[in-house]
Amino acid sequence: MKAFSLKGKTALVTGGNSGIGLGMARGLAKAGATVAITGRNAAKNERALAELNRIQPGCRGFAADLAKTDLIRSAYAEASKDMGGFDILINNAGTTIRGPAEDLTLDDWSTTMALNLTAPMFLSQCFARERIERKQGGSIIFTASLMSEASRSTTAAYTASKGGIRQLIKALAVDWAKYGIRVNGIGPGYIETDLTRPLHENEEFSAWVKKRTPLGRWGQPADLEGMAVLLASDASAFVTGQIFYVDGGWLATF
Ligand code: GCO
Repeated sequence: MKAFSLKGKTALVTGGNSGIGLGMARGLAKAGATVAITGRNAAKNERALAELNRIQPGCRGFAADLAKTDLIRSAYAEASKDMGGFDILINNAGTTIRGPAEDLTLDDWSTTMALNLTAPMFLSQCFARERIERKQGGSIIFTASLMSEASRSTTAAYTASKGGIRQLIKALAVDWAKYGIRVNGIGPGYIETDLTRPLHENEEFSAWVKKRTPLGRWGQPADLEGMAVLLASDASAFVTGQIFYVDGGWLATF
């Protein structure tokens, strides 16, 4: 259907050089978008771009450490200038520092909040200001989490940040609807990525995930492609302020 096409659109995907971010970037490129990715690791950026450019020429990479929140505006301005502006923003870059809450340090809390909540807020503001100035709408997608709805032991900072994302999606959707800027979230279940590697390599934990997930398996980055295209495209023109869980049924059961 034409409504799902992203032909002629440009998208920025943060943390788009691996895992869930690269999965969503692949989906957007397959739908016709020219994609810019950010990532801290230049080698991973290059590998991801080689693949994305085979799908859709013109994709670009920008080395950016978004945890350095004072550099966000300049990082966005550089990418936007290079790409001629963005129609779609996917706030995906994130981190988790696992450990008991009683041992959580202020640094670990601050780092997690900076990357998972502050950076997405102010990148979204840069995007929105640009769209408002151009009198054009747009689509913002946040990577939420099962931890936007519940928590697992040893994930306090991450859970708090993803809980913040859950409400920030609603707040920005309400503020920016009048400009035609839609704001939604994708909540992945347990997906096999670098971030979850210690978990899916742990036999006992992995078996628990498969048992706890009604569809009986770990998710793959490819499982996120379709939802990213739906929320980025005109196929979701009347959808804003929502989170869609791509979780194998995790939240549907107890
Ligand atoms: C963990 C995992 C989870 C997943 C994801 C689930 O430590 O339990 O890292 O947080 O990454 O967020 O939606």
